[in-house]
Amino acid sequence: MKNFTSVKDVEDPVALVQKALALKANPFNPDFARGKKVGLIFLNPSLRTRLSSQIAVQNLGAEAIVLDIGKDGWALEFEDGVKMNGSKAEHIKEAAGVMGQYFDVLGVRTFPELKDRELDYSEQLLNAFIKYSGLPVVSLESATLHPLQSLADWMTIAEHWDKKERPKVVLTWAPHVKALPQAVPNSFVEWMKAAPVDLTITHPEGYELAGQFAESVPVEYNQARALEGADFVYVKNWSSYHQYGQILNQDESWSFGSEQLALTNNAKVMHCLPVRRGLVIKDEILDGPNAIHLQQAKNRIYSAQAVFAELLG
Ligand code: SN0
Repeated sequence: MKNFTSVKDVEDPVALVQKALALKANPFNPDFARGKKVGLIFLNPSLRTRLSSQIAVQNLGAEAIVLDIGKDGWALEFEDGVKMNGSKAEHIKEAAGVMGQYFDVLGVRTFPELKDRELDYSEQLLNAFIKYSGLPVVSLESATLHPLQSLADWMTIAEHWDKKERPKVVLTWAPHVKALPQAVPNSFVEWMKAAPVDLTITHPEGYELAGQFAESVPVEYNQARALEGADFVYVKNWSSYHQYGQILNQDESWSFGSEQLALTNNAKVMHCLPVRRGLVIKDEILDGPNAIHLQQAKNRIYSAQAVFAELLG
């Protein structure tokens, strides 16, 4: 594995899940990467990713250095060949080039702007860090994907499923007040297509995900029908891909509550967090026995640890 930006970077995703589960059982190996340094660069807010990545790196005996570059760094220029006479003080060529001198592995978090679809889906920022740092780069959520989250999600499903047949996994859209990225759903779909599960996506019309991720996955526009017999339900809001970055509706009948849960096979309910209580998922679910969102969050440590171990090893 050279970088970790997508399931496509992983030769054997099943083996990586197994490795993450093994690390969970036995996390401390302070000699594994002693003396190595990992830069964790945040252009956007983070709670779980930031904390779990640091714990993961520490568990491997390496040191994590966190830079909230949006707040504490120079404003970065990403365009090539411009005269830098505006507000951007440093070019990514130098900023990432310097990080290449300091670190062994780099993690980068960058959200999409949700204005220019081509630009966001080109992953300009993440790719610039890869190109100019010369380091192995781990996506800590990019414009279009969140692979560390998806790996943790797969681990969590595996921990709750010991039957031979494939579980029915449903990804359901839920309402939100803000336009959110498609990164988490794109990524979940991409990883679940590689997992031994049957995946169905449900959302109101207009919220179809990009074909490159969702192709070959059944979409059911009727949420109640989609939830029938579900073993796992992944609840997430996203903004429209086709009417890029738009909120098309905020239909609260799609909020996930006990009415929805009753349609499932007593499903485990998942969310990547942060979750808007009462809007995306009702309190009765988040505070009830079917919610496994905190377990997903815990598994973020070991998904990150498995990935950093691959790249530091
Ligand atoms: C991000 C997203 O991609 O949906 C991060 C998820 C890991 N979520 C948000 O930005 C939520 C912000 C909000 O105001 O609820």
